[in-house]
Amino acid sequence: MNKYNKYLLPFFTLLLITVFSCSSEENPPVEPEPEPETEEESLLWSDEFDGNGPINGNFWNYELGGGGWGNQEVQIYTDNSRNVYKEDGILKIKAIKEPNGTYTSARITTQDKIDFKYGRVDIRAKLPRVAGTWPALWMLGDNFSTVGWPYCGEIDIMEQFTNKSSVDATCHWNNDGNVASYGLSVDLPNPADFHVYTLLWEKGRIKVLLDDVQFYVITTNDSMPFDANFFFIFNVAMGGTNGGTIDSGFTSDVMEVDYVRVYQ
Ligand SMILES: [Ca+2]
Repeated sequence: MNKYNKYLLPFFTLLLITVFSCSSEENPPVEPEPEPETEEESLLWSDEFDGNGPINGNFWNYELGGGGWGNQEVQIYTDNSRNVYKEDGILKIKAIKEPNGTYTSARITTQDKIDFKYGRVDIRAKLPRVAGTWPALWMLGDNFSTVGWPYCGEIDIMEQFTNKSSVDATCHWNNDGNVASYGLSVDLPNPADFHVYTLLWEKGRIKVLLDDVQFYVITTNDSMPFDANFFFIFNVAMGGTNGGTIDSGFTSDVMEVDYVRVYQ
């Protein structure tokens, strides 16, 4: 360092401090940026289930049949207006014990009508309470018809088994020819009330929230099927390995959905 620099350096340092302290006095502190997650979200699709009567056929399909599907569940799915209908802005999926002793219910999907990849899903729903009901708000990959399960992937945003004071979130996928699953339960306070079930889905990560509180997260990667379009399935099954023993006094019970909203 030569002798001029030796004297000039403290001078410039002092000058810089002066300049910066002046500028910080003149400009108020910068406001923190809002969270990008909420900043760029806009509504991609929703069904508010407004009004009364049949559900919107532009969005929904009825899946029919049953009586021993997948998990030995006993319900038969119908498109009957007793089992699936809108009432005062609420979707109702109602499981009924019929006079002949069989159980009818409904299962609706948005397959080939509404599907998407990534985003935020909010579903406000109230669950059935009677033992033996197995309600679910869930999604399958839209290549389900061609590759089958579990290759298509499954995201269960809300599923309730025999414990009516808790709900589960689960992902299923194929792992080298085996079914892989990762699920977690969370306590459901006030089970007789409406709650909001939220999916936060992005590349590399899937989270599930109950009433805005996150209780589930899974890290995903390219070997898993979660970077493709998925569609919705809403249903109430009865009995079987997941619904458990049906209450002997069962007459009917209902899952109610106020809305489903998808933001991206
Ligand atoms: Ca509604």
